[in-house]
Amino acid sequence: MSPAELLPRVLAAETRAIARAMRMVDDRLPGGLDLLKGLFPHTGKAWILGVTGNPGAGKSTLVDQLIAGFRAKGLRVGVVAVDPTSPYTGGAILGDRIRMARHATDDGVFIRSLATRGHLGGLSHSARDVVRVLDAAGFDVVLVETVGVGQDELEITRTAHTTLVVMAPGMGDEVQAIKAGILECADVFAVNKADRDGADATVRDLELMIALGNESIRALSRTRGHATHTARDAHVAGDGGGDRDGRWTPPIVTCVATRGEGVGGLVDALERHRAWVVGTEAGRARRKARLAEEVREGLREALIDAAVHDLGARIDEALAAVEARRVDPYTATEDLVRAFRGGAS
Ligand SMILES: Nc1nc2c(ncn2[C@@H]2O[C@H](COP(=O)(O)OP(=O)(O)O)[C@@H](O)[C@H]2O)c(=O)[nH]1
Ligand SMILES: [Mg+2]
Repeated sequence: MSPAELLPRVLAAETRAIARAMRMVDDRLPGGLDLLKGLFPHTGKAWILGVTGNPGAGKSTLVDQLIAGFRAKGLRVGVVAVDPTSPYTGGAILGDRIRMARHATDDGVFIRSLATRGHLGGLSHSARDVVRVLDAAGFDVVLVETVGVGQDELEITRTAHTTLVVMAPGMGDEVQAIKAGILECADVFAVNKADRDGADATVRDLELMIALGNESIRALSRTRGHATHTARDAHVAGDGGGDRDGRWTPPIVTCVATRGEGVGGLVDALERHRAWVVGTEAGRARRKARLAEEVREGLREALIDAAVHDLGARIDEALAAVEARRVDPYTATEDLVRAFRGGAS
């Protein structure tokens, strides 16, 4: 099916067309880019909700509960699982998670797992594009589950409007979170497995870390050699919500995902953040910054490709000259840019 034929069917939310469109963009098949171009004007309506945290924290169990929570409000829900261990597969759920199968027959729910095998252009590109297919198909909420480790996963959380960080007591998750830099991504914290010992201590640790403020967290992450997020607003301590300066304080919600306890409160906290993103200047600026970043990133890649293509062997010659110390790297770069621009004009 051509992109032109597929487009109206995706917009009409035909399940098979959505699945096909996702494969097309995920595998970078011919026509995938044309399809994305056609879909883009129909995107921007969905609420993209990232769910991240260590393996075993209870993300998938919580996502399952969130699906039910949003469905109860009449919202259509898409799920993209980037965590390869998550028990979702193409709208059905594998293994012993039979309770999740309740969503498999609901056409207001679409679940898709992204394989983590070699993605051209990176996993974050694929996740973003697959989310866009769901957005265009009219899903009101798109949940994106990722494991909170690695740069790719952090990139993915940056494309979300709201990021939920799931933690479990007694797993050292707080320390892990700082190391991985996910603390700064958090808009809402869920301390899951509150039926176990130590949940209160985890909440207290988190409160303390939030109170320490973004700057100290950033400093800590830097000294540990991890990337930090600069586009984020500073966090301030409190019980969650936006303050007069337009800053957002991440609330901490305790829950027991396996029993659905605390899920209502979690949905409320997430919706409060959504309202903040939509309704405040700071929130809107954040969305704008994401798109600007995407265009810049695309431009960077396209320019490098074009330069490599046009300059060809001249790049290798320049490298050899620098290696032989005949030319300094600054001059070599300037010369290559000049040659590229000369060819382009
Ligand atoms: N005791 C307890 N176990 C939970 C809770 N939530 C999830 N689990 C269990 O923790 C394990 C990992 O859950 P899963 O949702 O797959 O975690 P994920 O790796 O973060 O997606 C599963 O065996 C769940 O049944 C909870 O609130 N309490
Ligand atoms: Mg999972």
